[in-house]
Amino acid sequence: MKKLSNDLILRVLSGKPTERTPIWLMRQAGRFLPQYMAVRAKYDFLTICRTPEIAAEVTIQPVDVVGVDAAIIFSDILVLPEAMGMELIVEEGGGGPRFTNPVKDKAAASAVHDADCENSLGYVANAIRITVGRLGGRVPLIGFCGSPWTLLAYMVEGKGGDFSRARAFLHEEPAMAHRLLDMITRNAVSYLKMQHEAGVDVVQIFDSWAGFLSVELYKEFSIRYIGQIVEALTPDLPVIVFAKGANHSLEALAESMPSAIGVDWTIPINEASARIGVVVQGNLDPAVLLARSEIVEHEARKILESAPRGKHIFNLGHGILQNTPVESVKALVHFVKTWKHG
Ligand code: 1CP
Repeated sequence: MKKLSNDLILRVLSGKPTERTPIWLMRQAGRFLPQYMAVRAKYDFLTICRTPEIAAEVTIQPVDVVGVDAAIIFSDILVLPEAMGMELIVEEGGGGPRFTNPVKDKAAASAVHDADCENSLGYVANAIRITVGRLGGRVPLIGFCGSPWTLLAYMVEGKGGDFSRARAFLHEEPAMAHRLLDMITRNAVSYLKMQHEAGVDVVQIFDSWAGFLSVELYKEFSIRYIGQIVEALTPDLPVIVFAKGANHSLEALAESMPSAIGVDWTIPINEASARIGVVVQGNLDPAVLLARSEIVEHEARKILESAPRGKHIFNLGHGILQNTPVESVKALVHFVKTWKHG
């Protein structure tokens, strides 16, 4: 076990007492930070992901600049499907990431294969090792992957959007969908285990597009597979499940026994906590960080006051927006770190 000088997040996840609420922010390493933009001016996004030294550098930036209580390894959820045979490109100029060969028929589905994680995703493990060394135990390091449903949604659709093609696919080709979800699940487990061996202390599963599914489909095509990942990893490795738009299914999600559930901003944090009992993470609306500082404090205070004591990790309800002022993020982190229960 490595020695951490700040293990607040790990203590919350294992039910141990803490002196204050810890905070980290989804997408904390990224385009709102001028230090990231300076690196990004020299290298394209995938080059940063695939070059361990550079990935480590941008992973640590938010720890140094804004003082969060954890680092999250710089990568992307789409690198796992890439390692499973999907060709990933990221268009410069705002086009975003895209698969050139979406899974739209049987032939495309059968081209998807198991990933050889050590070989094709070894750069992530290397970035983790370098990051752990450079962090020197200052804060824990979070690993991650996309949920099987969220990854399948990109694999079928090819890119972000309303995922209507992916949703139709679940209805039209349920057997093929289950076969692919099964495969993604198995690969996600290997990938997260590799991240654990390389040195991450906790992992988060991003189910960013939970909210596109009905209660019924969500249970069948997402929760079931998230549960398998959680079961394979815990208790050795704590697992946080962030499910955006899944407030209709929190109880069902909690049955998959994650160490914590991350919720979006549309539900009061105390209500989420009362419904599920497990540690909750969240849930400031990222847009609040664009508002005046008194508003940021007011909204953060509401969350801190109502969240269950010792069973809450402060975060946003989704990723930081690109146009967020760094000063606003610094002020939020300072506010949360110095806030005391009355
Ligand atoms: O141009 C750039 O610099 C690329 C922007 C960018 C960044 C900084 C992308 C493309 N990905 C990332 C990093 C990233 N992605 C991290 C790094 C660590 C951190 O959080 O600090 C993480 C955890 C992700 C995870 C990720 N990628 C998610 C889940 C989280 C979420 O926001 O819901 C998703 C959905 C993606 C896909 C993705 N990657 C990038 C973009 C623009 C998108 C969204 C594509 C779309 O739906 O249109």
